[in-house]
Amino acid sequence: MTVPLVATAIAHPNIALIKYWGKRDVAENLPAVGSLSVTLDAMCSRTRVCFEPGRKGDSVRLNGREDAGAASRISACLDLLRRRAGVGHGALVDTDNDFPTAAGLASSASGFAALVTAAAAALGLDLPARELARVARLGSGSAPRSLFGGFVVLRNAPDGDVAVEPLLPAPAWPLRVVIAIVATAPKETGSRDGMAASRATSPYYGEWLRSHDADLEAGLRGVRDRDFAALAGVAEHNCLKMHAVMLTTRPPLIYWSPTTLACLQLVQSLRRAGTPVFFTIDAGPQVKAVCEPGAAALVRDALAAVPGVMQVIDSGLGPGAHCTDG
Ligand code: 2P0
Repeated sequence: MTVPLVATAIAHPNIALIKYWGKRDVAENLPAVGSLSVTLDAMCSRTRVCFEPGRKGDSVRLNGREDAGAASRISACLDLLRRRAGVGHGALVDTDNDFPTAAGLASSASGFAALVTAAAAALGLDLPARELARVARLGSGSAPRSLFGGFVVLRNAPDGDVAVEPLLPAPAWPLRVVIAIVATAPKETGSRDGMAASRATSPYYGEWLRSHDADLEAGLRGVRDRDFAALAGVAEHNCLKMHAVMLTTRPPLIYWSPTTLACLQLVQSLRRAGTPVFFTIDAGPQVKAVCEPGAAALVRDALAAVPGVMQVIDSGLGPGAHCTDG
């Protein structure tokens, strides 16, 4: 069979409602805990992978610039797929994000989901999602979640790897995610180093692991029942518990800015006043406000009026990673 050797894929970032923080195996990049996410439609990574006969090694361009730093993680994923396909060629990888990279907007998740989807297609591999997820998680622990659209759960599988499953398609519960961008600079400590430091030094890390399954199950119930109040309660609690672990890491991981806290308090006051909205915050200062569709305009206007908010992105829930032309 001849394989195309070139393909392009699009994947969207995802936002975790029940978070992943910490690894049980650093070398294999296996998450310590499961997670529950929504895939967004407003932003995307587009990745073109071209395997070239005779080329040694891989070359990576991120947003038009050579990125040697990302190349080793990308090559690790490509090596698995090359071995599988019996192909030895190096690849040119061109990836573009239409949103700030490495600022707590899950650029690595969408980037690696697009990468493995494009690379598998370029090599003529028709892999089940379970296998693609296992390649993607080597690049980024949150990337398997972007392989699917809507609500997605990533768990530790009984065989010791990860298992990713779509829980509810986007149209089944069309929540919106309003993102308040409060800074665009890359964060000081990336998730990978931050997770290792939390595991080694936070006195709360053990309790985070111990109590996580209950949060995940409560989050899954909230989604299955489309119970907004239940999901809001457990998602905010789980997010703040993760940040408590970050804050008690040595040296501390303080991802928030004063504007982050102002947005968080605004969301809390909106919900107290009856608006169906809750917040979540990742390893960065941006605040994601998840709301019912009818509340999106109010939430957007309220967040845009907070001093220090630079931009507000109003996103629906989007599809999983897929190949595209060009
Ligand atoms: C999440 N984060 O569940 C959590 C919340 C950040 C805070 O998944 O080390 O960039 O590449 O596996 O995938 C960030 O994780 O980390 C992340 P690696 P990744 O969305």
